[in-house]
Amino acid sequence: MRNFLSVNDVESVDSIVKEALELKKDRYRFSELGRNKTLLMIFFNSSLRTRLSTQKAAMNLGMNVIVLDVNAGMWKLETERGVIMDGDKTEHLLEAIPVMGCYCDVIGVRSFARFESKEDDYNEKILNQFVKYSGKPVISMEAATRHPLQTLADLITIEEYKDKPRPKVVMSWAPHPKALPQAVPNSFVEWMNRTDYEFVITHPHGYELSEEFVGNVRIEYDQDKALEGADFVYAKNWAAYADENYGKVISKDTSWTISTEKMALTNNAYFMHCLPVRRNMIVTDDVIESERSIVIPEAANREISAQIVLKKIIENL
Ligand code: AN0
Ligand code: CP
Repeated sequence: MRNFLSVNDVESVDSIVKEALELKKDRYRFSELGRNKTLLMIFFNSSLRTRLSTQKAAMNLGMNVIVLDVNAGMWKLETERGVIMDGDKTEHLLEAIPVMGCYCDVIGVRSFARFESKEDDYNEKILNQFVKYSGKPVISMEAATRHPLQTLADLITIEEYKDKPRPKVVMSWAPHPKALPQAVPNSFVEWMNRTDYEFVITHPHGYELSEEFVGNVRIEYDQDKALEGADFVYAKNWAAYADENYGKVISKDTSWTISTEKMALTNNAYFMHCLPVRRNMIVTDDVIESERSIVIPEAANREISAQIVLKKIIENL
């Protein structure tokens, strides 16, 4: 594997999930593989899980790790080419990226959608510059349009918990006070389209995701109907994608919050969320604390998804 930016960097979703489950049985088996190899993790945005799990995964493989928060202790970066840099930005991304590439063997990048330009976000303007100018393999640690390490962990988790070959998985929009990217839902949909699970998306009108990701997936605007018979409920908020409302919160309808009553419509479904989650907006205390909530094992699998990806990248160096 050269880069890990989307599902397209994976030869077979089924195989990588199986390999990940195998790795989980003995995560220290390849502790020599990453010797003298350095992972540099660049954060343009905050993180708890990605930061810790990816570093842990790299350490399991014997790698060295450097973490850099772009917003803490680093020169202010200009990202637009052609700008006369007479303001507060000291360094250009076009120098910073190749410099970063000098000090590592693999680069992880977290760079969310900025919601300033739909075109820039959906062209992955920041992430693609790392691919182009760092000279090193790049791992997306959630970029503007996708969060593949999260989705791989989600699939590992579903494989561990499912009790039938073809579970019904429902991805439901849920309310949130702030505008959140579409990266997590886009990725989830993109990977689900490569499985043979029964998959349904439910969201209010106006929250349609990009057709590029959704393809032929069933969209059900009636959340109650979508939840009927679900084996897994995957909750997530995202801001509107449509041109006229791009990056906007157009509903905070709390009748979409995943509650005990909503879960009662399902086939005793497991509750999933990538975290961080706003309680009593996305999901009630009762549901997230219930026996069917698997958000913590889901987060734990982030270590495994990052490790299988790093392993494949190191093996290809
Ligand atoms: C981010 C998002 O929704 O994309 C990160 C999730 C992993 N969430 C927030 O910013 C709250
Ligand atoms: N799920 C996830 O990526 O969490 P963080 O934003 O805390 O890394």
